[in-house]
Amino acid sequence: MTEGSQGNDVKALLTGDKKHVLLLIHRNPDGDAIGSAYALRRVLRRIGHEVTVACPSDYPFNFRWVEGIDKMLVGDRQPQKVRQSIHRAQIIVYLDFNTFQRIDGIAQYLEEAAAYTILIDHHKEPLIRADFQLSEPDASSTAELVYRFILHVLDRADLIDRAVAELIYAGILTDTGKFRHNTSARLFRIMAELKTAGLDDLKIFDLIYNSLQEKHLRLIGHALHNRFVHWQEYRTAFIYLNKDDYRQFDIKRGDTEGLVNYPMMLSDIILSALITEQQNTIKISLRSKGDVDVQQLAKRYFNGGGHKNAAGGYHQGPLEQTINDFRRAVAEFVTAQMKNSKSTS
Ligand SMILES: [Mn+2]
Repeated sequence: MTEGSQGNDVKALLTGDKKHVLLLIHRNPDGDAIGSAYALRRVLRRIGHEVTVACPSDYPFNFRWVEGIDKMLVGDRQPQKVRQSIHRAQIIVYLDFNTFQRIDGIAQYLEEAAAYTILIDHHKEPLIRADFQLSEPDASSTAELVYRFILHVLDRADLIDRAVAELIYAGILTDTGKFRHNTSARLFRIMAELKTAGLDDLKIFDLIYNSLQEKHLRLIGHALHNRFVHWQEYRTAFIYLNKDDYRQFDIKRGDTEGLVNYPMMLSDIILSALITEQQNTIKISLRSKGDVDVQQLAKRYFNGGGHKNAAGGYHQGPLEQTINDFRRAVAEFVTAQMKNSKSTS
């Protein structure tokens, strides 16, 4: 956590008179970005501030239950409104991203901002400087850090009501892959506190994960039957989707969420990927088991980043070329990783 004196500044600023606060989250917002923003929004509104949430792109369907999300400003559709909200803001909070690349065009307006800035994030090596930073790569999620911010910086445990608990839980649940990675004793203590605040975890779990449409299940079937590749020698498997698949299955933002986890269900897999043909680029999502650090792979070969076991990047394509380059990258990378793990074990 940041030094106490800075924490006191933020506390004074946020517990004083009414302010215009802007919460910014990254493109393709996930449960952590959304949960963090809307938990903080609720708390800041309850202490009298006017709060706007902005994001470059729209929120996924399975978060439509979040109170106030219909008012989120979307940069792709409302760039001028986003710009105005940046001008108006006295405080801007960057949530769940560590580089301005994640907010695309919105970043250019920030140069015109006069606001006090706050960064709350858990990605490694932040490239963003803010007046107050709560940046902890060991935290499970930004939502966990927002929880601690409310408790220890704002010093307002009393504001953790059921709705805030649900939003914090949504962030933790999704960013830990349902409590599989980055868990800690501290995290489970927080979970206990959220339950005490009235969290109905099964209700939120169902809203997020058991709310598919028929097309989603058919897409999973298609992806596993026709678009699944297994490279046994590299203990790697992946799914790819081309533009025709996007049309045929009416794939919208968020619809491919979770597909990258299916190859991980094979017992011998250490690395999994989802490679998707987007409008102007090929997107690569990566997952790994144990010490295999896909952040390195994303950074070195695909101009991306993320976390040790979950990362992503981009490639110029075309799709066949991406898959060829991915194979070369994996061959080099996995061989090196296997050598390392042998020499250390
Ligand atoms: Mn996150």
